[in-house]
Amino acid sequence: MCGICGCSNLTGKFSPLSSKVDLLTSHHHSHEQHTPAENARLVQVELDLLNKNNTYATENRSYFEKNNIFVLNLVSSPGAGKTTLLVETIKALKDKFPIAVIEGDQQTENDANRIRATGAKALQINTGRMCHLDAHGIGQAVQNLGVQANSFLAIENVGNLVCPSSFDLGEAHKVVVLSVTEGEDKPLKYPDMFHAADLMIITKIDLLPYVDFDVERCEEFARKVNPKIKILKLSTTKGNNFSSWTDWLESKIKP
Ligand SMILES: Nc1nc2c(ncn2[C@@H]2O[C@H](COP(=O)(O)OP(=O)(O)OP(=O)(O)O)[C@@H](O)[C@H]2O)c(=O)[nH]1
Ligand SMILES: [Mg+2]
Repeated sequence: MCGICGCSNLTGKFSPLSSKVDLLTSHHHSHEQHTPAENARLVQVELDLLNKNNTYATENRSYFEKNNIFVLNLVSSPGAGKTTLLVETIKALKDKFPIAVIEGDQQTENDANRIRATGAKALQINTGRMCHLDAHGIGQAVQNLGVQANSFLAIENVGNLVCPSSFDLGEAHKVVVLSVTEGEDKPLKYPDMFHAADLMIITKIDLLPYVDFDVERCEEFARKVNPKIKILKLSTTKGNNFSSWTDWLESKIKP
């Protein structure tokens, strides 16, 4: 995880006026060789960080359960199609139950603005040098956004196939989005993420005629890493099989 690089060594600054969170760091480091004692201390720092995160995640999860908020944590490489998927999901389901979105990106409020354009509530967290969202930030964001009881909350994590896998946010499920332009080998190369996810969505299947992407092998690789993973294949922009996703979502949400 990224604690080794010091990216977790940050403080969060929350700005209610801009409905935006900035995580700032003054921490600089070099990648010089560490002594065994320093390495042991770094490992301990990582463990402490994850334990602290897990405590906040447990608090979030019990809040979500108490208020019947169904929460998904969407993870992927940058550009796999998470925001596009959420925009179309909101358009399809917004009359059935309330939907809110927490967006995580290193910089900009672009994704939150795309979500707000649908009429849904969105809050942007800018993580700065941090490459994932954490449970403490999510707890704050949920309160600031005023996420309703009996609703669906989508968390779009920072585009990164490594670090978000280690950080529980209190979600019901991690959903890993993999687009067909990325190559079918990703489950084997980034196994932690595919192991942590309960659902894999293979997106942009409208592009299959133009790219060398072996869908069957991709499914085989994902199941090798995580035999229980559920897999959907769809195109958000062309609509192919999109209802498999909205049907799955509707089956999970009891408003
Ligand atoms: N052909 C095709 N393009 C898609 C599909 N879904 C998304 N895209 C395109 O992929 C690009 C990236 O989509 P985004 O939704 O911004 O991806 P993202 O995962 O949210 O990106 P980050 O937040 O930067 O990690 C955009 O140009 C989308 O129009 C799809 O199903 N088919
Ligand atoms: Mg996005």
